[in-house]
Amino acid sequence: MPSFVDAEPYVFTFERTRVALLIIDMQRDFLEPGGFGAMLGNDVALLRRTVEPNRQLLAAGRSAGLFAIHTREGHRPDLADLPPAKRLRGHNATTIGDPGPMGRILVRGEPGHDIISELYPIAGEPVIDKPGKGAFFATDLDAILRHRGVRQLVVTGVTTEVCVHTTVREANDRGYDCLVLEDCCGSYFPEFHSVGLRMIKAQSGIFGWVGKSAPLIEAIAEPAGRIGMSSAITF
Ligand code: TIU
Repeated sequence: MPSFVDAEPYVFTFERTRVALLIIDMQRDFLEPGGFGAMLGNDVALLRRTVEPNRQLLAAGRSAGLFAIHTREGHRPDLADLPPAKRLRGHNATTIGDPGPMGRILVRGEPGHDIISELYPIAGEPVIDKPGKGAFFATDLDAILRHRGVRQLVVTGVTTEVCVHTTVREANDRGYDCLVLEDCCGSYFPEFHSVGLRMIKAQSGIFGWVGKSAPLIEAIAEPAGRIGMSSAITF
């Protein structure tokens, strides 16, 4: 039985057994002071507003039996998978692999690389360690999704125009439908967040759909097939 949820540019229809919640890079390095995001001169408070909506969505998804996957951006401790250009770009005094207040910046196994405590994965929720911005590049995400029969993704996390956007574009080209939840995504640049979301839903949904977490939580809390259609389909 399909479920329905209001979204733009039109209603998002999904099968609960074929949808996954994909939470992008809700890591201490991006969301807490002293990490990679702050090191780049950003105000991490701009991302913190996404924590509570994601926490509520994840709790609702777990209750409804939705498959959840978490990603983390970061590199091997030997940095063998770090493109030299990515390390050097920006000419920052401190960069990826260097020591910081939460350990080596964006390095796997370091405290700053891990997911924030509020959204910490539980057993059965795969964690994808990705070296790039997109969650499909050089990872086993596509294989994991295909083995589970997943065809649709609810995408949340940070940052909207960087890792969320890149992942949505990658997913789109691999044939997945993506619903991006605006209150569960965030950027250090509010205008990039807003324009990034507009890019996804423009041209009748060139990359996918944009919605909000509350109607989705409502839809998955009810029996499939009847909830979430509070407005007519608009094209
Ligand atoms: N710098 C920035 O805005 N984002 C990233 O580098 N990674 C993610 O978006 N996760």
